[in-house]
Amino acid sequence: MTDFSSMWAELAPIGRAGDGGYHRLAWTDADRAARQWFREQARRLGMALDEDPNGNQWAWWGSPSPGAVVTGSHLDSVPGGGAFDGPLGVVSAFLAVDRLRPRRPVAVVNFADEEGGRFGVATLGSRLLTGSIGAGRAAALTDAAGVTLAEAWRANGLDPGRAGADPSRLGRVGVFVELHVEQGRRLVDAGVPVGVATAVWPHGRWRLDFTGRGDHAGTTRLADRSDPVLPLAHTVLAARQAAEDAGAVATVGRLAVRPGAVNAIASRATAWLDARGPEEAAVRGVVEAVTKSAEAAAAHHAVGVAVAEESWSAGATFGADLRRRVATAVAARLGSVTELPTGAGHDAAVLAGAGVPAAMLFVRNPTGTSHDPAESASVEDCLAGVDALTAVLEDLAS
Ligand code: HGY
Ligand code: MN
Ligand code: MN
Repeated sequence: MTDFSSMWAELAPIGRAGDGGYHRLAWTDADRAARQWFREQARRLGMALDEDPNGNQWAWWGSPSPGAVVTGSHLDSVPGGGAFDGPLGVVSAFLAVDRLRPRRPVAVVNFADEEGGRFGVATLGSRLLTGSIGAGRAAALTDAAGVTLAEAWRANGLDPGRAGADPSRLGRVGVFVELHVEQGRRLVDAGVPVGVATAVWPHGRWRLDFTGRGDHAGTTRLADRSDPVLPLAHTVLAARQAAEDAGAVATVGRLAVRPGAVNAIASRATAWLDARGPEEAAVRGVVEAVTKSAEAAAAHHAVGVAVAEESWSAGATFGADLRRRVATAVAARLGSVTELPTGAGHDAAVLAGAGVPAAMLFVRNPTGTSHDPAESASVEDCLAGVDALTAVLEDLAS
């Protein structure tokens, strides 16, 4: 039987930079290496590999059939991400199946491009599978260098013409259980190693393009400037205030300024807004307030502004019956369990949104930090997570 530490030790170096941050952006060399690792695990465990036209990888124990139990997560990362976000769910899934060797078919899935770190739309593999994003829109997405997703797919042997909703594969998913490192401190504060998700918050991403007039930093009078960085700066602060007012969260973690010369006034400045909250209305309210601030500030500085929604995730409330069944199985195995919502997006929420019974397990993260190299989980808690997932799969696949 494969043990956690050796499987983890094989995956851990893939895409890790010197500072410990992970750079497994979709369809890059690091992602390709992680996908090759997935194939090797499937082969090692005698599982049949199926790679679908949307780039999702499925390892089947038993023959693919409708209504099967499916578990897994993703292997791609945000730029500079942590080690556990995604991979912990995939490794735990392989180990749980290896322990169980169930009589009924069970699949382990690696959903492609969950983070949207390169092409900007989150949970792309599961959205394409469920049809919640059209293949045409996805294929036309571009990365910072202007490479389209269609080009990246082709470079990885995928035919963009075959991407899109896949009802027959989706029909194989009778129930989906995703294990994930917690991205927060609730389990630490509760003093338990494993939790069960109640809900994923609605969240989205918006692009704000401010267009001004490039000019010389030294010879242009202040009164003559149309500097797009000024309304951008105002808008970043307005986003924070709007989130506080709405009981939501808003983040601007990515900026782009053109031409980006120290001694030139920018001609264009772009900010990407990530806004989330317990209710969709709160999130929409934040975006409305931010848009108003951006438009007013842009007008004040004689700058143009365009606000575009790039990605919207409706979030999900996980079904109470399945949640209770999962929590019972976990408590029976570990002696304790707690339930918690999350502000992080997950493929499980996309499947739940498509009507597939779905559940999530979280593993305690002592730092509570994620999307950063400081993300962590002890081996002991990871093993508790594998135990919990094994118990849940045993119950569901029995
Ligand atoms: O952005 C998220 O919440 C997830 O990590 N994709
Ligand atoms: Mn993530
Ligand atoms: Mn994740």
